[in-house]
Amino acid sequence: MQTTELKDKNVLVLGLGRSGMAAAALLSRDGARVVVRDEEDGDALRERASQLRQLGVHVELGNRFDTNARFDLAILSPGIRPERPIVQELARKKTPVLSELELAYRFCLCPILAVTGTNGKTTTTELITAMLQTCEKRVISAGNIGYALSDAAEQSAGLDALVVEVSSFQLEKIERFKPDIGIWLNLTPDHLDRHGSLEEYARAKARLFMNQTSQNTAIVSTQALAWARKVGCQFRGRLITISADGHQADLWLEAEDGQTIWSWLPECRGIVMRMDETTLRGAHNAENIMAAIATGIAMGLPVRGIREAIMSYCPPAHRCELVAEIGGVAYINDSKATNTDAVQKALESLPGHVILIAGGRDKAMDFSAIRDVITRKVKCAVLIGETQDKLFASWSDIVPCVRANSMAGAVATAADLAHKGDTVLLSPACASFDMFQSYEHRGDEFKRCVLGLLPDAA
Ligand code: UMA
Repeated sequence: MQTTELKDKNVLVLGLGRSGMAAAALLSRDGARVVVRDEEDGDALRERASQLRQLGVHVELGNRFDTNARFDLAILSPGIRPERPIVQELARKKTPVLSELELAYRFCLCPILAVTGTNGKTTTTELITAMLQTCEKRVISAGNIGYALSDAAEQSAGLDALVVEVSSFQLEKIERFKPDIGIWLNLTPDHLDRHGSLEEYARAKARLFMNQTSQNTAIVSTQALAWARKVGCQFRGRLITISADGHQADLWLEAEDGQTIWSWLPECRGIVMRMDETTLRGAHNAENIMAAIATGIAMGLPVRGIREAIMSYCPPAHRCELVAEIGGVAYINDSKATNTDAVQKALESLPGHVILIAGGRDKAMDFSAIRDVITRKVKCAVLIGETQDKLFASWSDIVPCVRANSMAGAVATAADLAHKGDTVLLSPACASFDMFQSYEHRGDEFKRCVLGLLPDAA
């Protein structure tokens, strides 16, 4: 950034989570006068507040805000909805509001590779990062993946690229954010409680490309491309299409064998690799792999290096992660699945019958959208969290549904119901915040309960 831009300016940061903490520290090191507001109060927030106060940041917790204060700029954490009164008050005072992503971007001094989509963002971000590292590039991943871009931005001068997982929330308030390579994997129903409709959600995602020029690259699945066209998205740079569903794309998966990835790109014509050369499974992962291949090609990496890097990649925790096999029953942690599409993909990729543990905080999901795959694959559903009643109403006429009021109870119930050859799958279709701090916390709790079933666990 023109880092002097904010020197001595009064900047308000809304939210004291990972984004707000990182943004406040970045701003204060840059010489801005920073105030942070968070509507909650509690020990963890007070601890963060005291760290920031040591940097000279003023922190206001629990709605005890000085409403007379005026600011030159406000930075919004992604989890805060623009219609919240604390944001509306800024609009009334005509205070410019930017997302934390936008702020951090202005401090970034290396190329940005940005990945968005409803599902597969984290896997693709990690896959691209691992691929570039194997090809001896200095890269780190940041953004929605859990490491705020404001934390990563200051390291960017020494990097070849930052691989940034980007959510629709972060894109809502960008102005100049311009990824050198922008990737849009897919769009299926999610976050409708925030965006209102699938079309508005698509509009937020399409903002990824709004500042791109002829120098940049867009990598877009044919499914996302249809949404991009629908919401009037323009691609001004190179457009590379990917598809696990037909040949009408630059990179595509052979439908007949579901294994072979082909490319029509001039840099690499013909078969690039087979799915069974990788540790990843399923058509959705084929698109994640194609996005990584396309990124490598757009960056001029050798195809051999790209192939080797993808073949040596292992998927991360909480995404269809095998926890244990106990008495012939596989226990799989897919806590990252916070929408119905992700649950569908997990179910489709599993053999045999499934005891599904689902439920959590609602995101205005229509759970009946996956009734077909529930009917085909699920033997029994164990329902947890705030959405128990809604899930029961959506599925109980097609599959037996039982309720549990803790993860330990859900795992014990699922273990009782499972027989040899079955799979117990945690794939909640919901956010975790009703019972847990995060999806990682939920997945760790599932793993702890499953490992407690092992005969020598007592
Ligand atoms: N808060 C308010 N008022 C509100 C809402 C929240 O004051 O109306 C306060 C909360 O009390 C809390 C803080 O804001 O202290 C939390 O801010 P936040 O929800 O933006 O969370 P962060 O910790 O900053 O994490 C965010 C992303 N969270 C969300 O978008 C909800 C993280 O993505 C991201 O990893 C992190 O920034 C770093 O970039 C998580 C996520 O769930 C994984 N993302 C969604 C998803 O992937 O589906 C989009």
